[in-house]
Amino acid sequence: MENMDLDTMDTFAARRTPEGCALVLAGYLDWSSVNKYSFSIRATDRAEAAQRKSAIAFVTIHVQDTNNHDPAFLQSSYWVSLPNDANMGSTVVTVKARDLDKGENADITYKLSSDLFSIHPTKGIIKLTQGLGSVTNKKYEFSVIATDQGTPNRQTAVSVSVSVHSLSYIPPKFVRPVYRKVIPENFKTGVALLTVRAQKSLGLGSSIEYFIVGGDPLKQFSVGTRSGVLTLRKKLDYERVKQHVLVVRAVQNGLSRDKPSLPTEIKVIVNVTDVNDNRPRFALPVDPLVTSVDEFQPPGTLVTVVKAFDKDTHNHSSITYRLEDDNFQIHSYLGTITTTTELYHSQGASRSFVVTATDSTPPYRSAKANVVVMINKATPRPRFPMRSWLNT
Ligand SMILES: [Ca+2]
Ligand SMILES: [Ca+2]
Ligand SMILES: [Ca+2]
Ligand SMILES: [Ca+2]
Repeated sequence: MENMDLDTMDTFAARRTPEGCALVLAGYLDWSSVNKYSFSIRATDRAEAAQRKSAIAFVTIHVQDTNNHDPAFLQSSYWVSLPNDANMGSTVVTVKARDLDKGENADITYKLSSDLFSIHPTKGIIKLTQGLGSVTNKKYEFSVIATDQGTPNRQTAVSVSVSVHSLSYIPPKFVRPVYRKVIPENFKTGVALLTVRAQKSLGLGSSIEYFIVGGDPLKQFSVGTRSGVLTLRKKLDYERVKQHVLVVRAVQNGLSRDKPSLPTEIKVIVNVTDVNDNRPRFALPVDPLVTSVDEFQPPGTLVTVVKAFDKDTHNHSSITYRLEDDNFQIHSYLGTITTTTELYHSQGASRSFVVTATDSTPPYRSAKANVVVMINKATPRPRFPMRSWLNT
């Protein structure tokens, strides 16, 4: 195989079979991450080097979507506080689920069962179906179900809490409207990242507790329930997620049973920056890479091209190639390998050397590939007899 990239190399492999070449699946397919692969395969016969022939086939694989993802709510739970003068038709909260499939497999409708609340089937807006009257200090809980339209369909439920309080109770307030932080992807786990803080409203309740309720599907962050200190639980990876938008909830606990616990929520935006944590990889299905060149060719004759990929960005992934051999050289950026001298089959049927690909920032990660060049027998090039020509 040639002309591959990292995704293709991880996903497909070529195997020789009695009938020809079988392309086998070596990894997982997921329409939502890669929906098309394009690459080429070279077939080379086993004739003696001088007569060896090869052909290239271009392959495109379109990945079809199946309904393999559940809808996922943006928050693990929803909790709002509502003053008891809220009217019929007031918006309570908007819930939202995402689905990584496409088309009908990702087409979501919302449902809930409650006499007091209704939900818009596609927009997820929850409204009051009647006035709250004299109800106070009461917490309503119900589930919203998100269903996709795949066959068979998939669904996910999320719990919604609504605490109704009298006008004199005001939920706690975060001291900042939004929290932002920029950290490198190799930020250490367990180290404080930032601290969120909400202020108690006067005259109500005791302590404030903090929870992460959204934007953290892999549970990579944690917040101190009492301290509000945000730390990293699991390592980040810039190559997978460049920005995390967390939803942190502060709950002011009620002092007594008839005083409500009140929630408030805020966004914490963590932007991740790239560090050089991936080494280049050569796009070679086999090591060593075996190629060939005719003997008697002038210096500068093209032998082959190698290419390495690096998952990082910018200079962390800009690659230079190197090889150390008296008979060959490589273009440091293009990866083209050429001869530096005329080669002769009689001096050896093959030559081998190592090519190194190195990225451009510390700690300078690199990869090596072995290359074997078969020297094909050929007829010598015609030449002018230099000396006699000069003497005339
Ligand atoms: Ca789905
Ligand atoms: Ca990484
Ligand atoms: Ca790199
Ligand atoms: Ca990186």
